[in-house]
Amino acid sequence: MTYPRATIVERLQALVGEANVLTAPADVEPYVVDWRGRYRGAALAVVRPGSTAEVAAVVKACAEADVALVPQGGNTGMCGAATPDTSGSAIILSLARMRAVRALDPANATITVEAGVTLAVLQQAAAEAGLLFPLSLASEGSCTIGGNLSTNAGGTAVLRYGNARDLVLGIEVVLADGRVWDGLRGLRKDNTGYDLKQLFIGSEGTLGIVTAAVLKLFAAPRTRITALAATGDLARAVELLRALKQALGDRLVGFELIGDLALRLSRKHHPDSPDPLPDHPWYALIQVNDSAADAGLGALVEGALAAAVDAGIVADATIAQSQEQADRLWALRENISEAQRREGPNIKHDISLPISAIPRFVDETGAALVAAFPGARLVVFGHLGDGNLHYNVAAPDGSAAECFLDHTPEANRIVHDRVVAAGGSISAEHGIGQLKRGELAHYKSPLELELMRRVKAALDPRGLLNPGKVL
Ligand code: FAD
Ligand code: 2HG
Ligand code: ZN
Repeated sequence: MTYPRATIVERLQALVGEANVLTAPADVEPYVVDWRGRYRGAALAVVRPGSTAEVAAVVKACAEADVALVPQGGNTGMCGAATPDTSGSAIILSLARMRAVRALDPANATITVEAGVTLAVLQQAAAEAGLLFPLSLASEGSCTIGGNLSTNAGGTAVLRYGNARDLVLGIEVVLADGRVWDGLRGLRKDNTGYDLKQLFIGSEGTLGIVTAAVLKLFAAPRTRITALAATGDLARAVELLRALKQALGDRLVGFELIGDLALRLSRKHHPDSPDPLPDHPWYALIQVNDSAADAGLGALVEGALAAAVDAGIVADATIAQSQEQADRLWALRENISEAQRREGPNIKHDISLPISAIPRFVDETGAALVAAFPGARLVVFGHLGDGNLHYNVAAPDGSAAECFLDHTPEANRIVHDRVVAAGGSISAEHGIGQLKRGELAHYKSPLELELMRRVKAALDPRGLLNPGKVL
């Protein structure tokens, strides 16, 4: 049965209230363009339900009317996964009004939150209870836990705490037909058959709508050390990572790589940033935390860095002497994406490799790219501790950035062929969305693609959830 367009909008207004169904172009605009400004779509309406029951009713009404839904959280994704196509036939389902912290259980070290809670609010709720929710992204003021789970977000503390999927004990999901699966269990052990929640995590809104989750909390850090180390090449950066893991164990929370050009861009677009160790090709931003108020940790980090200097691994290093200095060092790293956005479009690659393969990969791939596109600027940074590089290719200085995007297919082949040959992944943490759908089809084995299609067909047989994404 199909309904006229006006009818479905009226039905949705009846379900969630007129004020929560946006149709005026100015109201809809922020929802149909992605954070990078790379994709622009169109939508029949933006619907903002305020409860799981309302989400279920909206999904059921859309299923009955054969209308597609594009779930959206904070709209900070990097792959155009929350942007509808240009047909204007889909409804954007915004979870932004579902902002309740439903429960916090300190003894079980869990928190139950609704999908629209922003990551920063969630971190704050945990901190107020003297605990830690460790997921950390530069977009945390805007991104939502529903989006974090649906993209299986990574970020800057994966080395110690894992990706988003490692932090989830239970979820509540609205299925494609509008039924609600209440999987809100707070158990660390549960082997009762298939782990269904993991199917939805990382599925980018193509299998179900996440409405709430039970998440793990950890002991809050009482000692925090932030250091920046400069190294002459990537092989040395990898050696430093190994040495710090040995010296610090799992007190090493983050080990972030910043290439020279990435640092310069960050500083160019945020001129108040510090420049503590000028003129080195590579930097590692190091975060070391301990849940004990352990005054000895600073000396341990200092000793490990001094040993690395003596061994010729590190050229120079600095340790933040206050939280303000630490924040300023972190800002250098976290401002890179925004700086790139201001600089103009670039060809993004979010790749992972065995850490040991990274130095050679960067040397060889950089040479191939510069041979193919003379003057191309390589903005390389990322989560070296997780083997995850943001390997972004920007237009030569002074040339038109928009036209440079025409080289995307060729640049992707140069980068992704080498990633796959080295045993890596073409999407480490940002997902597939619409940006890498073709790349997924190119590189995934036919068997894996078939299994993925069968899962999709089982959970969303009519293809109404986020069509045109992932598969
Ligand atoms: P959206 O962008 O709104 O949506 C992302 C996907 O999830 C879409 O497919 C959407 O349909 C789906 N979705 C959203 N909510 C739901 C729901 N409730 N149910 C089902 N599907 C849903 N990512 C990293 O992994 N690591 C980083 O370090 C990192 N740093 C970033 C820094 C900046 C400055 C920016 C702008 C982005 C960064 N990101 C990073 C990318 C982005 O923030 C993450 O992908 C984040 O998890 C997206 O959350 P969101 O709420 O904005 O989701
Ligand atoms: C980060 O680590 C994000 O800062 C964004 O994942 C990466 O902009 C990028 O390419
Ligand atoms: Zn990242």
